[in-house]
Amino acid sequence: MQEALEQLKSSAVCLIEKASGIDEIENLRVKYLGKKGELTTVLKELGKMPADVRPVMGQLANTIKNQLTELMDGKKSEIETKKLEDEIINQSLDITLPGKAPSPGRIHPITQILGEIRDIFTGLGFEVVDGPEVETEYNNFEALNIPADHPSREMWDSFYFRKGLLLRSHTSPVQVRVMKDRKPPIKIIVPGKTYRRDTVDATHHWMFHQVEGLLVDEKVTFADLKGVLLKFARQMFGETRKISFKPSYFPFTEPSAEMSIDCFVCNGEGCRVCKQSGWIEILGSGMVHPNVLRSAGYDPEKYTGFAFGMGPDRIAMLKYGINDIRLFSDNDLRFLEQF
Ligand code: FA5
Repeated sequence: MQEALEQLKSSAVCLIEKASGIDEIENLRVKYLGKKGELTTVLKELGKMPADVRPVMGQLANTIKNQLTELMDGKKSEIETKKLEDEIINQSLDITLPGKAPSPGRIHPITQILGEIRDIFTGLGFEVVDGPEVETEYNNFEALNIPADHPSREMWDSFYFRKGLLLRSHTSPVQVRVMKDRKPPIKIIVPGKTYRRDTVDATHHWMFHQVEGLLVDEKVTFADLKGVLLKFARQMFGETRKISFKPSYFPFTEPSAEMSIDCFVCNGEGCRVCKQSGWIEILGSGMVHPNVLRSAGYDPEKYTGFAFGMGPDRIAMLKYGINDIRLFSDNDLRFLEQF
């Protein structure tokens, strides 16, 4: 029997080594190790053998079985590797070429500007507050001293939902929300998206960003407003910047003023960016109107405050020399990758 086993082994080893396909290996597995396989048949004969040789033969048969299994598995994976290599060669794929490295993402230019504005104001002790983009008509207008028939509503016309809701047309309604919730002192900025039914052109978009500022406390004056905004202008646009205030009108501030900085491109000489005027308008501001303080439940005799609102999209355009606001939302990588 030992001889029969050794012969079986050497013929199986020979066939396994010659095999060139996975199917061939699997057929050999059935031929030798399957239920009716040759080795299995020999093992069945064990029972008829004398008791003293049975264990020795049994052990030999098992060793051969394990050796053949190992050989078949090895040959199978060798064939699979060869097949893969052949496929790669046939596809003329050069696996030595370096891979395509994914390019790292960047922060959107508007988000960068928002970050700079936020850093400056938090450095001055302002807290960053969020507000909803879907706002009530009341907070967007009435509470800001803009009654339903007021002509200035047209400047801030927006997109309406049912039940007196709209997409906020400025970040000023967050002033109302915060004043209703808290008692002075209040010192906040509100960055966020705003919406208007403006016709889209190089400097107007129906969706843009604003950063609102509000400071309310006892004895706050216009001098405080000027001091804070001068600090902001210098940190944002350069330490030698000058600011100038021009009277303006907002229903929720009195007095109101547009603030300009001397042009940071030509230093006030006059150029394309400042349209030869030497000045660039960057925000609207003013002292919080007594009616707004009253509608929040504050006594305007005790508390005063200032507020301002700026457009980071326009600031980014000025700072980076971008001539069309639409580029920010076009998602064109050729543009975005420059920042
Ligand atoms: C306001 O929205 C006031 N809420 C700002 C304010 C707040 C004044 C607190 C006083 C006190 P205005 O409509 O001017 O103001 O808008 C502010 C800024 O938003 C503008 O200076 C401009 O930079 C930006 N902006 C306005 N409309 C658009 C638009 N369609 N596309 C892009 N930016 C715009």
